[in-house]
Amino acid sequence: MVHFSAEEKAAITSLWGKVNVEDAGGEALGRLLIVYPWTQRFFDSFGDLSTPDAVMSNAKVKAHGKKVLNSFSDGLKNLDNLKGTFAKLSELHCDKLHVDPENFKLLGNVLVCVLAHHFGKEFTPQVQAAYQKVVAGVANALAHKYH
Ligand code: HEG
Repeated sequence: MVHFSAEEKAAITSLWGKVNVEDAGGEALGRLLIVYPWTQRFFDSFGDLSTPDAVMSNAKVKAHGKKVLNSFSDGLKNLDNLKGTFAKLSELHCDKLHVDPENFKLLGNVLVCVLAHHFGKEFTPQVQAAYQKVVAGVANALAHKYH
């Protein structure tokens, strides 16, 4: 299990307080679909994903990105119990959605890029280290119920 120190928790919470979850969610999911185009196969009901501009301005991408990042935010409030927090969602992504869990890692790293791009210097190596642990922990928790 990933363990977070008090300093890491403080760094995570303090930066997250400045994140616009709606914007960051749409940007992270949009970038995932552009950088790793095979991930588009899960979203064939989302309409036009034919160009980077189409993806980034797609309302369904924005709405779903917001939903995903809101759920990710719940994880940040439960850093000591990521597996419990994401147990139901892990079952859903495995049994119903059939999402390959490798994609959770890809999305986590894209989210780190979005934060780095947005916060620049403020996203210090120390803050990055804390966030890499979070995205790894969330990806691990979401993969936990796979069978
Ligand atoms: Mg998933 C639905 C959370 C990564 C594909 N995802 C959902 C839902 C949540 C969620 C809360 C709605 C569940 C519901 O309707 O009850 N997803 C979530 C998190 C993360 C994640 C927290 C990672 C941090 N999801 C993820 C990735 C993919 C994916 C990487 C595919 C590349 N999710 C996916 C699909 C759906 C959801 C296809 C159903 C979308 C729909 O049809 O509404």
